[in-house]
Amino acid sequence: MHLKSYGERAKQQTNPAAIQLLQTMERKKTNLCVSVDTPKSEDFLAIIDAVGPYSCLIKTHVDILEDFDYSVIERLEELSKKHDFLIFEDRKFADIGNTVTLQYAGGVHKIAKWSHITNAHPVPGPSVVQGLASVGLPLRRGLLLLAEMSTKGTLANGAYTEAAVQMARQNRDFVIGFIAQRRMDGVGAPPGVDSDDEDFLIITPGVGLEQKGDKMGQQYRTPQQVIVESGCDVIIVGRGIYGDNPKAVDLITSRAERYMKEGWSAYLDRISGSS
Ligand code: UP6
Repeated sequence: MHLKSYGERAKQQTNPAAIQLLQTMERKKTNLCVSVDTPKSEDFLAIIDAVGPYSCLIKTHVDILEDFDYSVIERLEELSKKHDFLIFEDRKFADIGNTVTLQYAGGVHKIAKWSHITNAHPVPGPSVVQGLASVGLPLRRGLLLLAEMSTKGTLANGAYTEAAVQMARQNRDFVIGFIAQRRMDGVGAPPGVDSDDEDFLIITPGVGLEQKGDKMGQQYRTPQQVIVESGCDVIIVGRGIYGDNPKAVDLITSRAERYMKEGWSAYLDRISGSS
């Protein structure tokens, strides 16, 4: 599956958010998702305006915004249209079905209303997917399950990862793929499942060109390692792009362009089978 182009894979997907993401990647020639974790709405929106042209997906944690009000979302949606990217609220839902339903649809953030893609920890079992799907499917949304994490000492491995993939297989209309560090097609598959027929999107955090990690357990790999060696589809880059100065817009723009180029050339190497 990893040798096929994003455009070809878009034709085989059934979930509207997965189709839209793959088509956007093919059209804009980018597999870059920028993660914008800044506390001020003004910086948040300025960074998104700067990196939008280079991104297929913008990843948010809206609960980080200290001055949040719903107008930020309206401006985010305008930027999504202006620059042609999808929105991924990295909410990491992890509660019982009834609670996640309320958290996803309502509260201050109303995530389901505007976020094309969101994610969940598989730890509660299938009910977390069932709850989120009851809200997200009618709105044509997609869900990623956290099958692995980028942090040192993560507990998301082995049988847990396999169970996450199994949970995704049982909810293929809504679960479009994983937050993971490698391809998951065929992982822990019961007899009869052909890994060539599976096509989960693999969206991968922990990407950086300059650093190997941070002081709090984050671990970074390069776009080449992530896309070519591990067969992942989208690179998530946060501080590698906005660094420690959210106001340095020119620098942020040039870093986004650099990551876009690195990610795309790694993808071209991969589909041409040259690496
Ligand atoms: N993230 C990870 N690792 C995971 C899952 N999610 O880093 O396994 C998220 C973080 C952060 C972003 O919540 O928003 O990806 C990574 O940011 P960074 O590039 O600045 O380290």
